[in-house]
Amino acid sequence: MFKKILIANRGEIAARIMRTCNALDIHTVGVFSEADKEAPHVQLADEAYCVGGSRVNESYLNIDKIIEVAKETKVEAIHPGYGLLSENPKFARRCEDEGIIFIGPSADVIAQMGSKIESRKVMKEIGVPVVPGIAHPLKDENEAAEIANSIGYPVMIKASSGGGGIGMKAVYNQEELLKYYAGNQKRATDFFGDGTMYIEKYIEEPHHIEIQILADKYGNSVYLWDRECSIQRRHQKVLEEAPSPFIDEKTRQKMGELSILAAQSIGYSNAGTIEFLVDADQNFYFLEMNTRLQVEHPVTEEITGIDLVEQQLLIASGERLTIKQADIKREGHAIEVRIYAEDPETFFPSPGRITKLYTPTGKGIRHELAISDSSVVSPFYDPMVAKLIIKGETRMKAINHLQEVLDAYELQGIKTNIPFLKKIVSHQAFREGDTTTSFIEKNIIKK
Ligand code: MV4
Repeated sequence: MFKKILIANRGEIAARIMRTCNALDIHTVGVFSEADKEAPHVQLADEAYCVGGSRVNESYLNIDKIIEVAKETKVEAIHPGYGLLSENPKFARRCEDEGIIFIGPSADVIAQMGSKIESRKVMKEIGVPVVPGIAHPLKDENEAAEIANSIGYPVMIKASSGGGGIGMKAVYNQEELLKYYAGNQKRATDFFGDGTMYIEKYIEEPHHIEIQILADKYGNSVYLWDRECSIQRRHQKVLEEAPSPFIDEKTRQKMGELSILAAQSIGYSNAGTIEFLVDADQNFYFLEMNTRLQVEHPVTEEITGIDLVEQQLLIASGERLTIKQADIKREGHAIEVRIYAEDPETFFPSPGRITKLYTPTGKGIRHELAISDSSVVSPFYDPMVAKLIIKGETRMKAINHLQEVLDAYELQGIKTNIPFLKKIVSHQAFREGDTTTSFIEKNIIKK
């Protein structure tokens, strides 16, 4: 196992990774920006270094500077967390070239899964169901219209480099397709520097369900069940749970087995997530693979008892997986809510100084915090300031407990989405597990 690693991230995830490092006696090197001098993750690190200005481009995305700190402090490995450099093949390659272990899969695999067209092609070839559509770049809107006629409307035009809903448009007829194609492609080019487009059948009101996997460097892999992540607003997840209340055991097992097949076919090693769209009839379709630890990983940890960060560290240091598929338990039900520093009505960010923080404790309650009771929430970064994870024996017990804890939670000085979370958690459709990707617009923010 490693003796010393660098954590190239901030906020709750840097703190989360450091916690496991402490438990395993791994010395931690933190990095921070000008704005983050006093941030909790800096206090928690055994040593920490400033890597540049407040903007992420100047600091947390500054590859040269982060590599320089890694070399000076003689770390064996870098954990990238999520976001930032975690799925940047250039950064992974640079680590490889500098002889520092990147805690994640190879740069080639990151690049392959980063291309939606390429990952679709691979999954299709090995027999993982993909949404009906094409796996080659579109020439222009005329080719798009031709293919749309053959698969049938509605269809979705998507950017191969896409993410977060950008460069993506559902269209219901040829007129709409021709009208929106160019603008959608331009947004993709502006945002990703890549206007490569493809097209798929549009699945209406799907569930978004993902499978957590672990894979070592020797081709061994296991799946750690599923997470239901359908409750999101504008591609920003708000609440996640494990297991999904929607899929049946047969579907769950098939999705798990195909996810392992996917990992093995591409030579994957690390924790990873395969995202699927699942329709009302439990047909599932590969959407994309995330080659990092995810924000919502705690719900999987809660139902399996497995520390995913520890597994990532073991895998990266060259250990074999010791977990056997048959030994992976699935106990109880876990729900995570993301607490954002934002106005609960307008959703505008609400940075500022926190004046009071009370996080209820007790059995079944877990907090992941990016803040303390006097932190300043900076406008420069993601507004997610905390995660609350509740585990219960059953889904209903977890929901009721979550409601109590949200009622008792106190976070003052800034606006938060806690009132919005309470609306979701108390909603009958949510309590019944009727949670497609349209849940929030249909039930919470009615226009
Ligand atoms: C889709 C889809 C329906 N049909 N693709 C959204 C994020 C991007 N990675 C892919 N997304 C979608 N792709 C087809 N063919 C619906 C969505 C989608 C969605 C997916 C997951 C979670 C939330 C979502 C919200 C709206 C649309």
